[in-house]
Amino acid sequence: MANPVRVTVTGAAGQIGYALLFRIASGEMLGKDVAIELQLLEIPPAMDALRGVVMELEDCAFPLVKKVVATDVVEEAFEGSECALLVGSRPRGPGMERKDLLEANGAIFTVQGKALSDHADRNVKVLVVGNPANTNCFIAMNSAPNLSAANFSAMTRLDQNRAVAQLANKTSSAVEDIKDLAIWGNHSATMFPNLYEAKVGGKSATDIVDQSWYEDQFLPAIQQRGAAIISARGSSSAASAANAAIEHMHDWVHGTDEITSMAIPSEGQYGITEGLIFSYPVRIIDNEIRVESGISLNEFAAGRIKVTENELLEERDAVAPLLN
Ligand code: NAX
Repeated sequence: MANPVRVTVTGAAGQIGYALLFRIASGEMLGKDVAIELQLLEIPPAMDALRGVVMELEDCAFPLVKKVVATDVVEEAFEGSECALLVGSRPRGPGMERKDLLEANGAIFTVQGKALSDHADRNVKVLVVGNPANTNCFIAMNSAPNLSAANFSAMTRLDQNRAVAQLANKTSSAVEDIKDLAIWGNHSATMFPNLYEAKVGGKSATDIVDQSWYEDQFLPAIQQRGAAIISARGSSSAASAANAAIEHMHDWVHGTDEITSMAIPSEGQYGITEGLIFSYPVRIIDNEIRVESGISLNEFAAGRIKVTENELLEERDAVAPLLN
């Protein structure tokens, strides 16, 4: 067996962390034959809870887990890291002003970006899950001068999975019959799931469902799914978010020639402002994330994509002072 892969998870004592760590440890993310070392980061008030999670990991006696480090020291958590899942963040709470939210996350992701830059493996794959995910990723990337933009991504796979499930349901098909359904833009209520490219059993999705269902039911359902889960469950989605994070990393590491959604630093594809962390349809070929080219966007799609780009531009401008 090769050297263990160092995997960092931040916010490891949180609810997504609890749904994520045991699946990573059992080999579902990197492979059933890949040994790992887990480097778990928390903030001091959560260290007791994290110790409990580490005890449970130990009690699973996972053969692939060679070492577990639980720490509140950022540099230690990112030392030699090859896969970094940035889950811990400061989500918006009731009554919290936008400025406070951005400042709180600026403080977290500038520090983590710098620590990644100074301590992680040069080929580290960074996945930001903590919200606002795209802009937190933007902050980390811009705080990491020793890493390349290609090291960074944010998660829209959960949104894609939600869209696939809803379309399969509507068309009475199996989820595996839904292809090429990707999310464009921000992981927020402005995201755009593009049904015009999607296929259901090889047929164009928009030949099967009508435009009014798309606009009036499907789009709001996907965009508001996170809120619907909070109101039903009393807390935000955790197992499905962890599942999406595993799939995102799995595909990045192992490659996929199927279209999937990843928010990555834009190089200007489809006219999107360069440097924004923007979700595109991608394939991962030869260890490289490639944005699907040649997609024609009709007026409706282009309009929705502009809205989500504009939101990301506003977020970028709002965090700019934190990056100086
Ligand atoms: P929890 O509040 O259960 O856990 C977050 C954990 O992060 C806590 O244990 C906290 O102590 C820790 N933390 C906070 N600041 C930290 C820091 N500076 N360093 C290390 N750890 C830190 O939230 P959970 O439900 O696990 O959600 C985590 C994040 O994922 C939230 O920001 C949430 O909004 C976001 N989500 C993102 C999704 C996506 O699709 N991109 C979907 C699910 C989820 O809503």
